Amino acid sequence: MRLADDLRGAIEGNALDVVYQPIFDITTMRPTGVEALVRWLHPTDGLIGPDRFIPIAEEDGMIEEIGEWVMRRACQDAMDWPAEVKLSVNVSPVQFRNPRFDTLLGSVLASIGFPAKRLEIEMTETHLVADPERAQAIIESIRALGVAVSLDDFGTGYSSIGYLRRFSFDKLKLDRSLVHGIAHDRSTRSLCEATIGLGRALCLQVTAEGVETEAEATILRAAGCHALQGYAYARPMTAEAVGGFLTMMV
Ligand code: G
Ligand code: G
Ligand code: MN
Ligand code: NA
Repeated sequence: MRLADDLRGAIEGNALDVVYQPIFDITTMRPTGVEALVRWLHPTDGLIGPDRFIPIAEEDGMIEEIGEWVMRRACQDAMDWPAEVKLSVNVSPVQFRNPRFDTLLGSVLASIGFPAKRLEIEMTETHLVADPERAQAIIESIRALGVAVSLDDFGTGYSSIGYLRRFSFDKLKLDRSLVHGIAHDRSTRSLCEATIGLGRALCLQVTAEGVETEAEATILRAAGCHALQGYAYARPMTAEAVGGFLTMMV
């Protein structure tokens, strides 16, 4: 496949890039974190998003290399930002299943000198279904390094309450489909509020994704959500731009 062949050269060709979207404390509205989002600048097709090329990388065995590259790059970039700002990095189930994932992660952190307590790994339910016991052991080994673990895209797919009890997550990220429409639709709002309540009942930090309006932020705040992320407050930006943004806002 053409894209898979092109992707093979993308790392060495300097064609991958990481952009960063700020995450805000919902009370102070100061940025407390940043999510790293990978991009591929294809020589002829232009900018390609992770939804299109991560599945190819997973299938063709390139995800380990790309995942490690993103992790290194993001930690290096974040070294220049205010120390209280946390970094969230998405990890593919394929990386997560590698028995050496925690060792690799530890050595990346050590080689860069990035503090484990500033890092958060984002994973989805797809990481958990195949072998829940093993998944819990990996989550524990990541947390043993001092790195936080969050369940991303909650409210899509098969995400269930069971997962929240069974695995030791630090944080729950509400998928934007759970947030979109809360200002206009009564039942969407109730579902979102109930999910925030559920997260809080389990002592999880709750972050809402895809917040596009002030009205949505107001509802989320009243419902007890802890943090928010979305176009209403900041879009994904380059490492340099986010560095300036954080220095100004923190
Ligand atoms: O940035 P964007 O909205 O296009 O991201 C789409 C999806 O790609 C999101 O679900 C996000 O979690 C995922 N994604 C972004 N960056 C990475 C990455 O570095 N690794 C993995 N595995 N997924 C990523
Ligand atoms: O990992 P995850 O699927 O949560 O990745 C977040 C994705 O959501 C990123 O690709 C980012 O570009 C996108 N995103 C961030 N904020 C908003 C928003 O306010 N609205 C929409 N539609 N997408 C957003
Ligand atoms: Mn994410
Ligand atoms: Na999400």
